[in-house]
Amino acid sequence: MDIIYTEDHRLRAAKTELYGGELVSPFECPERMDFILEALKERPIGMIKAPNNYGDAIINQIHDAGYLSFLDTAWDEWEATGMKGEPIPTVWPSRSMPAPHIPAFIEGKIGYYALAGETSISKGTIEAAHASAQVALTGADAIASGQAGHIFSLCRPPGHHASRDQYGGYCFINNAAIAAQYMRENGAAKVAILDVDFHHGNGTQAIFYDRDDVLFLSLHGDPSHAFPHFLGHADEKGHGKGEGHNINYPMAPGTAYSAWAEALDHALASIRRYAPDSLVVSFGADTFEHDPISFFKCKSDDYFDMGARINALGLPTLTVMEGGYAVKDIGTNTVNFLIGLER
Ligand code: OKP
Ligand code: ZN
Repeated sequence: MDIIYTEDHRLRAAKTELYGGELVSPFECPERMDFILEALKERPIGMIKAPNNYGDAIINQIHDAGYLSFLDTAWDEWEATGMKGEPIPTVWPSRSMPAPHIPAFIEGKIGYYALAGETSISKGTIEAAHASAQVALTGADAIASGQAGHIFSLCRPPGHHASRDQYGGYCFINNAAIAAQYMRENGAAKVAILDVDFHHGNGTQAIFYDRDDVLFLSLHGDPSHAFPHFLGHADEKGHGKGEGHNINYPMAPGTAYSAWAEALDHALASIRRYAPDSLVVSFGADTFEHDPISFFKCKSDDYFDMGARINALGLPTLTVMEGGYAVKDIGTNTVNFLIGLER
């Protein structure tokens, strides 16, 4: 399986994350990729290739124009205010204060376009996010054109929390959504997105919620206990034409692989019934027992089995990297998953 990767992810190197009431060094850091690359060097599974440039056409179909231009200028506008730290939101349109107008001042715009408060928009963030989207598009192209049966798009920053017009949870541009949309535009009548990151893929869900041409399934920590806290419940099943095309598997703190894999099998049965032309997997290694911000109990060897079960679908499959923060283990666990996918 070839791997699509670019060093441009290093442009995303925020100094701060708001965590536990403190500004800490971000969990979602460039070193994550170094551990995955190191594991791929020890156990090579294919060639590592640079992304092509597919421009903005698909990105513009998935994201709002005002949101994209906000991301383009956010750092410069923030820097111009002379404020000392990195931009994080301090105020939002909320239930008692819905937003009839988009603010002009950067502090208000940040609140308008943010869905969570932990993620700083550092200098270089948007450049890295666009490079990450091209990594996903390059993988989607290889799958759509039939050049490959499996591709791993080693995206960073991740994307699944980013909605049409909001960033947060370390995500800015929704790589998996863009990959699925590319496949739809290039020969696939139906695409399934299976999100196995520990966190619910709220952005991907929201983007496809009213569509029946993309089936979204997510296995994740119960939002009653885990980020993103407000989406990802089992009763969210899609809307309008999309009714029945959104399937959530929220799971309790302490869930081990055996119970997780039962939910996976249920999800795989739904994918088989849907009979998509191709599959996008939003893969996160944060289901690992020692992940610092998550609460599932998957062990390193479980990732082989996870990959093998997904491979049994027999679908052309693009795996897109999402989260995973037990830094020294994410390489092992990610490569275990990819090896399992080729079993
Ligand atoms: C991004 B991805 C935990 C706070 C978690 C944000 C998590 C973003 C995860 N107490 N804050 O889905 O791995
Ligand atoms: Zn995650």
